[in-house]
Amino acid sequence: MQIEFPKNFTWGVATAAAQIEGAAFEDGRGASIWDGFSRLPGKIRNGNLPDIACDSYHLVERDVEMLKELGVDSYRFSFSWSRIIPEGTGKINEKGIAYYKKLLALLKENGIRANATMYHWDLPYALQMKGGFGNREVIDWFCGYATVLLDCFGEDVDMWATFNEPIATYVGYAQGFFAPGLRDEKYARQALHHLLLCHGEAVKLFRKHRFENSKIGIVVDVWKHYPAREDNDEDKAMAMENNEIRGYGMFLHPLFLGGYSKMLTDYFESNRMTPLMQEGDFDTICQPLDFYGLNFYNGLYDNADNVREIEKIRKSGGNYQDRPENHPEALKDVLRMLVEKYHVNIPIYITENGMPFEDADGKEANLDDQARIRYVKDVLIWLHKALEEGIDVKGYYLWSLLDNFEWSAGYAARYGLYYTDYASLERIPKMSAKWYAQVIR
Ligand code: IFM
Repeated sequence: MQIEFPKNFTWGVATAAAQIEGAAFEDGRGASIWDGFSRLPGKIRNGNLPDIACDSYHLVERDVEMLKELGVDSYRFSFSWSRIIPEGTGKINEKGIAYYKKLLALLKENGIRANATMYHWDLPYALQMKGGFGNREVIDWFCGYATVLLDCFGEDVDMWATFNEPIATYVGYAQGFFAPGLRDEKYARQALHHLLLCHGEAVKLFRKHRFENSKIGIVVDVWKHYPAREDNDEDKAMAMENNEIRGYGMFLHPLFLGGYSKMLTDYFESNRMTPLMQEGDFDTICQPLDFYGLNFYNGLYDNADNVREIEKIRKSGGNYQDRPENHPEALKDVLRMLVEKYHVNIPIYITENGMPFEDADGKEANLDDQARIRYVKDVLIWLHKALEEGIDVKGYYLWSLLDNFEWSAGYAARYGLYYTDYASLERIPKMSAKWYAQVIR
């Protein structure tokens, strides 16, 4: 089967600072919440730390060489706030600026466009000590950081994203599985409201620069839940709540429709967790954007009976590892929902998609990653169907360039097109790297 994508379709790969850079305490970088969280016992699988990761801080040339080998048009990466402003506010770390200048220069030399995220989960630790996103002052802190980024790197970045997957802050503030490891839902709701305001204010700052060639957007992941049994009311209610109250609805509604949904508002009220808001907040949050970045991994099917069983296992101390089936077809439905329900009528980029392998499966199995190729191929087929329906998707970024620090899963989950040997830091192309290069060609 042969399918063709438009000539100007963007092909890319994605990474994030805290997951690949390492050099956590070098050249003036300050600590981030992930440096702190990963040191708490039991938080990261196998006690892994992000201190060295893929050492991309020192091996940036090799990373760009890999981008060339793949033939990508664009590289999506993120800036590390605490490498640029170690304490979050105040003194700028010139060595941090120099590192990103070097990366951007290498990309330019090799004709690769830059797609950069301002915030991919790694808040400076010093700011968490002042309340982090729960403190409304975070809007000023974030604007200070965004100003430095825009002044220093401006139009060298083709596409700016303010935030990657704001839901990580919910997981980190309400559920405790991510940094900073809090379990306070009311505080989390307040934090998310502030985060959305940071986004809106950063977009306004960007507009003041009047760049001619750069664009700005946000990246929100959508893991759409569906009822496992279409005629089961409990399954239906569960899927709806997972989407609206604890999923993409928390962000897409305020960002694109200018307020919280009725369902979320009622939930806030009945649980006494309505965030403190000020007049005009939603005008700030709901800024016109140039693109929307969709991170798509899977569609999820909720079966209330199974969920009850899993809860029982977990409550009795058992370890239940979820390995959901792949549902690449959900991509087309999600894209249609973005347009129809949230009126996203700006270009859409798939800013992440990929599939993990387990480190425990061994190096050979990881290099021969046929299952990843099959999955990505299926996703691309559904993406193509969406294009045929007229949905304006302009590009696709595979997560990830190389195996890296996969947050709470540490180095146990491998998402890369390149295998990272964490002992030697050598990067070895997997089958999928060769396949993806061919797709791009
Ligand atoms: O590794 C993450 C990335 O940081 C954000 N999106 C999902 C990826 C895979 O879990």
